[in-house]
Amino acid sequence: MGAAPRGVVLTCGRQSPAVLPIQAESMTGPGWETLNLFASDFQGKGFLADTGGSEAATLELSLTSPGPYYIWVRTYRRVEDPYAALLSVNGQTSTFGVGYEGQPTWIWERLGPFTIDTPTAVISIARPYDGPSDKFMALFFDTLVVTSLPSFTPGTDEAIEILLDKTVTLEAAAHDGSVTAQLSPGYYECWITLTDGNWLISPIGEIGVRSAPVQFQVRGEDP
Ligand SMILES: [Ca+2]
Repeated sequence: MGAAPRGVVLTCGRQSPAVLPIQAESMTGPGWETLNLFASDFQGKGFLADTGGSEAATLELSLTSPGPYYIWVRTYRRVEDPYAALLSVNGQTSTFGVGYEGQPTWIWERLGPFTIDTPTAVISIARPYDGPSDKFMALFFDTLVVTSLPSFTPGTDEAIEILLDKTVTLEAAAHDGSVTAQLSPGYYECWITLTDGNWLISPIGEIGVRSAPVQFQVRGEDP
Protein backbone atom coordinates (compact mmCIF):
# COMPACT_ATOMS: atom_id res chain seq x y z
CA MET A 1 0.00 0.00 0.00
CA GLY A 2 1.41 3.39 -0.92
CA ALA A 3 1.67 6.34 1.42
CA ALA A 4 -1.39 8.58 1.53
CA PRO A 5 -0.90 12.19 2.58
CA ARG A 6 -2.44 13.01 5.95
CA GLY A 7 -1.56 16.67 6.02
CA VAL A 8 -1.15 19.65 3.75
CA VAL A 9 1.07 22.62 4.53
CA LEU A 10 0.35 25.86 2.68
CA THR A 11 3.36 28.18 2.58
CA CYS A 12 3.24 31.71 1.17
CA GLY A 13 6.08 34.16 0.94
CA ARG A 14 6.07 37.78 -0.10
CA GLN A 15 8.69 38.90 -2.54
CA SER A 16 10.86 41.77 -1.28
CA PRO A 17 9.56 45.11 -2.66
CA ALA A 18 13.07 45.55 -4.11
CA VAL A 19 12.35 42.62 -6.45
CA LEU A 20 9.72 43.08 -9.16
CA PRO A 21 8.93 40.01 -11.30
CA ILE A 22 7.32 40.60 -14.70
CA GLN A 23 5.90 37.93 -16.98
CA ALA A 24 7.30 38.61 -20.45
CA GLU A 25 3.95 37.57 -21.95
CA SER A 26 2.44 40.74 -20.44
CA MET A 27 4.57 42.77 -22.88
CA THR A 28 3.07 43.56 -26.27
CA GLY A 29 4.38 44.53 -29.68
CA PRO A 30 3.99 43.78 -33.41
CA GLY A 31 5.23 40.33 -34.42
CA TRP A 32 5.20 38.83 -30.90
CA GLU A 33 2.92 36.12 -29.63
CA THR A 34 2.35 34.27 -26.38
CA LEU A 35 3.03 30.55 -26.58
CA ASN A 36 2.89 27.67 -24.14
CA LEU A 37 4.08 24.96 -26.52
CA PHE A 38 7.57 23.87 -27.65
CA ALA A 39 9.11 24.44 -24.20
CA SER A 40 7.94 23.46 -20.72
CA ASP A 41 8.94 24.68 -17.28
CA PHE A 42 7.88 28.23 -17.98
CA GLN A 43 6.47 30.65 -15.40
CA GLY A 44 3.06 32.35 -15.62
CA LYS A 45 0.77 31.69 -18.58
CA GLY A 46 3.50 31.04 -21.12
CA PHE A 47 6.23 32.98 -22.83
CA LEU A 48 6.66 35.61 -25.51
CA ALA A 49 8.09 34.51 -28.88
CA ASP A 50 9.20 36.55 -31.87
CA THR A 51 7.87 34.99 -35.03
CA GLY A 52 10.30 36.84 -37.33
CA GLY A 53 10.22 40.46 -38.47
CA SER A 54 9.06 41.63 -35.04
CA GLU A 55 9.26 45.17 -33.72
CA ALA A 56 9.79 46.12 -30.07
CA ALA A 57 7.58 44.61 -27.36
CA THR A 58 7.12 47.05 -24.51
CA LEU A 59 5.80 47.44 -20.99
CA GLU A 60 5.52 50.47 -18.73
CA LEU A 61 7.02 49.99 -15.32
CA SER A 62 6.23 51.89 -12.10
CA LEU A 63 9.02 52.06 -9.55
CA THR A 64 8.85 53.40 -6.02
CA SER A 65 12.37 54.83 -5.91
CA PRO A 66 14.99 56.00 -8.40
CA GLY A 67 18.34 54.29 -8.64
CA PRO A 68 20.40 51.70 -10.40
CA TYR A 69 18.38 48.60 -11.30
CA TYR A 70 19.39 45.21 -12.64
CA ILE A 71 17.09 43.34 -14.97
CA TRP A 72 17.23 39.55 -15.05
CA VAL A 73 15.87 37.93 -18.21
CA ARG A 74 14.90 34.27 -18.63
CA THR A 75 15.11 33.03 -22.21
CA TYR A 76 15.02 29.72 -24.06
CA ARG A 77 16.95 29.11 -27.23
CA ARG A 78 16.21 25.98 -29.26
CA VAL A 79 19.19 26.13 -31.63
CA GLU A 80 22.29 28.21 -31.92
CA ASP A 81 21.71 31.26 -34.11
CA PRO A 82 23.67 34.50 -34.53
CA TYR A 83 20.90 36.94 -33.62
CA ALA A 84 20.95 38.51 -30.18
CA ALA A 85 18.08 40.26 -28.44
CA LEU A 86 18.16 43.82 -27.12
CA LEU A 87 16.64 45.14 -23.92
CA SER A 88 16.23 48.90 -23.53
CA VAL A 89 15.22 50.98 -20.52
CA ASN A 90 15.06 54.78 -20.74
CA GLY A 91 17.43 54.81 -23.71
CA GLN A 92 20.01 52.41 -22.16
CA THR A 93 20.41 49.18 -24.13
CA SER A 94 21.95 45.76 -23.36
CA THR A 95 22.40 42.69 -25.55
CA PHE A 96 21.26 39.28 -24.35
CA GLY A 97 20.00 35.90 -25.52
CA VAL A 98 23.02 34.67 -27.46
CA GLY A 99 24.05 31.97 -25.01
CA TYR A 100 23.46 28.37 -26.08
CA GLU A 101 24.55 25.48 -23.88
CA GLY A 102 24.50 22.76 -26.53
CA GLN A 103 20.87 21.85 -25.88
CA PRO A 104 17.63 23.80 -25.49
CA THR A 105 17.29 25.10 -21.93
CA TRP A 106 16.04 28.12 -19.98
CA ILE A 107 18.83 30.55 -19.15
CA TRP A 108 18.83 33.49 -16.71
CA GLU A 109 21.00 36.48 -17.59
CA ARG A 110 21.55 39.63 -15.55
CA LEU A 111 21.62 42.92 -17.46
CA GLY A 112 22.50 46.39 -16.21
CA PRO A 113 22.72 48.22 -13.96
CA PHE A 114 20.40 50.69 -15.66
CA THR A 115 19.87 54.14 -14.16
CA ILE A 116 16.15 54.73 -13.73
CA ASP A 117 15.41 58.18 -12.33
CA THR A 118 11.79 58.54 -13.44
CA PRO A 119 8.76 57.12 -11.56
CA THR A 120 7.75 55.20 -14.68
CA ALA A 121 10.05 53.68 -17.25
CA VAL A 122 9.40 51.83 -20.48
CA ILE A 123 11.14 48.48 -20.86
CA SER A 124 11.38 47.20 -24.40
CA ILE A 125 12.76 44.03 -25.90
CA ALA A 126 13.58 43.66 -29.57
CA ARG A 127 15.17 41.04 -31.78
CA PRO A 128 16.38 42.74 -34.94
CA TYR A 129 18.14 40.55 -37.46
CA ASP A 130 19.79 41.59 -40.68
CA GLY A 131 21.29 38.29 -41.82
CA PRO A 132 19.88 35.24 -43.61
CA SER A 133 16.43 34.32 -42.34
CA ASP A 134 17.11 30.59 -42.61
CA LYS A 135 19.47 31.07 -39.63
CA PHE A 136 16.72 32.73 -37.62
CA MET A 137 14.86 30.83 -34.91
CA ALA A 138 12.33 32.40 -32.52
CA LEU A 139 13.71 33.09 -29.06
CA PHE A 140 11.39 32.52 -26.08
CA PHE A 141 11.14 35.15 -23.30
CA ASP A 142 9.61 33.87 -20.09
CA THR A 143 10.20 36.25 -17.20
CA LEU A 144 11.96 39.48 -16.35
CA VAL A 145 12.90 40.46 -12.81
CA VAL A 146 13.67 44.10 -12.05
CA THR A 147 15.67 44.52 -8.86
CA SER A 148 17.73 47.09 -7.03
CA LEU A 149 19.52 44.31 -5.12
CA PRO A 150 22.94 43.48 -6.62
CA SER A 151 22.99 40.18 -4.68
CA PHE A 152 19.59 38.91 -5.89
CA THR A 153 19.60 35.65 -7.85
CA PRO A 154 16.37 34.25 -9.37
CA GLY A 155 15.26 30.88 -8.11
CA THR A 156 16.56 31.36 -4.58
CA ASP A 157 14.40 32.12 -1.57
CA GLU A 158 16.60 34.98 -0.31
CA ALA A 159 14.23 37.73 -1.44
CA ILE A 160 11.11 35.92 -0.18
CA GLU A 161 9.79 36.62 3.30
CA ILE A 162 7.65 33.71 4.52
CA LEU A 163 4.39 35.18 5.83
CA LEU A 164 2.14 32.16 6.03
CA ASP A 165 2.92 28.59 6.97
CA LYS A 166 -0.36 26.83 7.66
CA THR A 167 -0.84 23.12 8.30
CA VAL A 168 -4.18 21.54 7.48
CA THR A 169 -4.83 18.04 8.80
CA LEU A 170 -6.82 15.81 6.50
CA GLU A 171 -9.50 13.76 8.23
CA ALA A 172 -9.89 11.52 5.20
CA ALA A 173 -8.72 11.33 1.65
CA ALA A 174 -9.49 14.64 -0.05
CA HIS A 175 -9.15 15.83 -3.62
CA ASP A 176 -9.80 19.49 -2.95
CA GLY A 177 -10.23 21.97 -0.15
CA SER A 178 -9.69 25.61 0.66
CA VAL A 179 -7.63 27.71 3.02
CA THR A 180 -8.23 31.41 3.52
CA ALA A 181 -5.43 33.89 4.03
CA GLN A 182 -5.27 37.65 4.53
CA LEU A 183 -2.37 38.94 2.46
CA SER A 184 -1.24 42.55 2.25
CA PRO A 185 -0.39 44.02 -1.18
CA GLY A 186 2.71 42.63 -2.84
CA TYR A 187 4.05 39.87 -5.03
CA TYR A 188 3.68 36.40 -3.59
CA GLU A 189 4.82 32.88 -4.19
CA CYS A 190 2.85 30.04 -2.59
CA TRP A 191 3.22 26.30 -2.64
CA ILE A 192 1.78 23.31 -0.82
CA THR A 193 3.63 20.43 0.76
CA LEU A 194 1.91 17.06 1.22
CA THR A 195 2.98 15.22 4.35
CA ASP A 196 2.38 11.88 6.00
CA GLY A 197 4.37 12.04 9.19
CA ASN A 198 7.92 11.45 8.01
CA TRP A 199 6.91 8.92 5.39
CA LEU A 200 6.58 11.03 2.27
CA ILE A 201 10.01 12.09 1.04
CA SER A 202 10.63 14.27 -1.99
CA PRO A 203 13.06 13.17 -4.73
CA ILE A 204 15.72 15.44 -3.19
CA GLY A 205 15.29 13.97 0.29
CA GLU A 206 13.12 16.62 1.94
CA ILE A 207 10.27 15.51 4.15
CA GLY A 208 6.98 16.00 2.32
CA VAL A 209 6.36 16.47 -1.36
CA ARG A 210 6.33 20.09 -2.49
CA SER A 211 4.21 21.40 -5.37
CA ALA A 212 5.42 23.77 -8.05
CA PRO A 213 5.09 27.36 -6.78
CA VAL A 214 2.25 29.63 -7.85
CA GLN A 215 3.11 33.30 -8.25
CA PHE A 216 0.59 36.11 -7.99
CA GLN A 217 0.16 39.75 -7.07
CA VAL A 218 -2.15 41.14 -4.39
CA ARG A 219 -3.04 44.68 -5.41
CA GLY A 220 -3.57 47.48 -2.91
CA GLU A 221 -6.69 49.65 -2.72
CA ASP A 222 -6.71 52.23 -5.49
CA PRO A 223 -6.01 55.63 -3.94
CA1 LIG B 1 6.17 33.61 -18.46
